[in-house]
Order: sequence, then structure tokens, then C-alpha cells
Amino acid sequence: MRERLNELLVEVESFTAKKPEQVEEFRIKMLGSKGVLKELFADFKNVPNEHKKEVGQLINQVKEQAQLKIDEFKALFENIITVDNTIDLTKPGFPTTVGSRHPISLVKNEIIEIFSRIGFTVSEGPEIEDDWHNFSALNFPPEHPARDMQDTFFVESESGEMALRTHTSSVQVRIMENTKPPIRTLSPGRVYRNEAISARAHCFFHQIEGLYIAENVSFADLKQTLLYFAKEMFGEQTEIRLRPSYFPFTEPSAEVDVSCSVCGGKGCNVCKYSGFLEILGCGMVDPNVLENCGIDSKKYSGFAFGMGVERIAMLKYKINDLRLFSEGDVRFLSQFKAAQ
Ligand code: 2NM
Repeated sequence: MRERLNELLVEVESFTAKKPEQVEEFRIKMLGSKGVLKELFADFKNVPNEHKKEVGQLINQVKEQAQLKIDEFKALFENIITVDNTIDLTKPGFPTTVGSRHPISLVKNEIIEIFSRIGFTVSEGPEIEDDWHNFSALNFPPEHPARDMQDTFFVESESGEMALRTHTSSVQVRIMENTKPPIRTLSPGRVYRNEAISARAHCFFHQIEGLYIAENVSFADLKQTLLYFAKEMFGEQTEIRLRPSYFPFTEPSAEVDVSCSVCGGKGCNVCKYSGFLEILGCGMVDPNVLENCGIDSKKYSGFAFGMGVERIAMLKYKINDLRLFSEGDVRFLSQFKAAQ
């Protein structure tokens, strides 16, 4: 009988249930009116007197343990948390899965960090703009062919025709209108262009534009600032190259290339054997733009630059399709650094 009781004790202690039915089955088997314990109590009279005490204690132990198990699983299935000293409340919880930062955010934050070290602040503005802030103030006259450079999404509104901003220079117009120089600011944000979506083009992307306006700001200041940025972003060995270009809001204007960080400028398939990669556009702010925004162009001068965040992220992480940035595919996104 003692052997049978010890076996039962092991059975009770190892009992687990996945469904309430299993708990009921167990209760009937152990404590029911035709259950195992009923049988054992009935047999108890046959136990020799000298063993009665020991066997009696064992039977009670099996009964109590079985009842505890039943209570425990009943509580579990009814979602009741029983506080007893068999639960360690100081145990750490199950970890939740933490998401990762989007590569656009990672690169944007890195660029902001680099420029903040030389005194640039961050300014933001609306994504739906009027003609003045997106075009006219920036030296795009009504019929200027430069308006065709950017296929714009127009929006009808009660206050007239509005547009989804085609660049974040519109934010800088607002800053210039409201701030007395010196101005040193960075405008990150989403911009929109009416383009067919492909691996190389999208109808929206992210830009960071920089603006520095003070007395005696020169093209040399612009070049040195961009060289500092290129070295911080792509490594100390990085060189920059400026090519003449055209933008309506800057004169002179330039396109900036950095030496290819993959081949060190020797030529490879990433830089198409040119040794250089185009990363941004820049120039000296056109005096017309300064005057449009109420800044005295005889006293002040400034430089501005703009870059596509996707383009920098593609170079940095060797991504070959723009669409990956906006499709939300977790297989792509989870490869980037976890959020803190
Ligand atoms: C670029 C290239 C060159 C630019 C100009 C201005 C402003 F507001 F000062 F006129 N902001 N950003 C600029 C200049 C942007 O992006 C490729």
C-alpha cells in the first residue's frame, strides 16, 4: 500500500493540464466518489496498526496535493492569479520583442548629429505648402522652366491651390522670414514629386537641407562645411569634388560628389568606375531669395545645400531598391539597429 501511495504522490505532483476538462477528469479519478482515494480509505482498515499512522499521513498528503493541483489549474483557467509562496514574484517578466529603427531615421539622425556639432539646429514645417513658400520666394517665377524640373502634386483647398512640398527649402523660407541672421539650421522631412515609382524613383522621399546665413559667408565656408560632413559621414579618408550645376535658388550652384568608400576612388561597380558618388546639391543663396524673405542681401550672404536621405542610406547600407524603404517588409527592416 505504501508503494502504491508513493507512486500516486509522484503522479499527482507531475500532473499538468492544458484544458479545464483534464482538471475535472483528474478530480474525478482522484477525489471522486468512486475515486482512487475512496478506495484507499476503504482499504485502510486492513493496514496493520503499527503502520496506520504513517500510511494515514501518506493518504492525506496525496489528497491535499491533489486538491492543490486542482485549485492551481482551475485558477489558471479562470485567469485568477493566486499569490502563494510557490510563485516567485521577483522573477523577471518575459521579454517583449523590441522593433528596430528605420534606416531612414538612422541616417537622418546621424546627419543631424554631425551638423549639430558645428552649431546647426533643426527646423520643421508643413508638408502641404502654398506657391509662395514652395516656389515664388525661392526664385521660381510663374513661367520659369525650373518649375518643370519638379513634377508637383497639387491640392485643392478652400484657401486656393496648394501643393505637396517638392523640397524642404519651403521650411527655410519660413525661417528666413521670421529670424534675424545669423541663421544655421537643418530642415529634415518628407517631400513629394509626381514620378512613376521604380527602383530608382518614388513619389515621395526624404530630404535634409541646410542653410547658413550670416555676414561674409563665402563659397569657401560652404566647401569646408561639406568636407567636414563628408569625412564624418563616410570616413576620414573621404575627398569631395564639386561640379558646376544649376538651381533656381542658388548662384553659383554645384553638385557634390564624395570619393567612393567601396573602392577608395580607384573605380568599382558601385561608383560605375568613376571613383566618385554624387551625394548632394548646394550653392550660395541667390540674393533674390534673401530679399524675398526680408533679409538685406547687401549685409548678409549665405549658403544652402540639400541631400536625399534615401540616397545616402542606399550608399551606406548597399540597398539597391528605393521601394524597400516604404513597403514595411519586416525581413528588410529587422536588419537594422534595434531601437533603444
Ligand atoms: C538644394 C541644392 C541647393 C537650398 C536652397 C535653400 C534656400 F532656402 F536657402 F533657398 N534651401 N536649400 C538648396 C540649394 C537645396 O537641394 C538639392
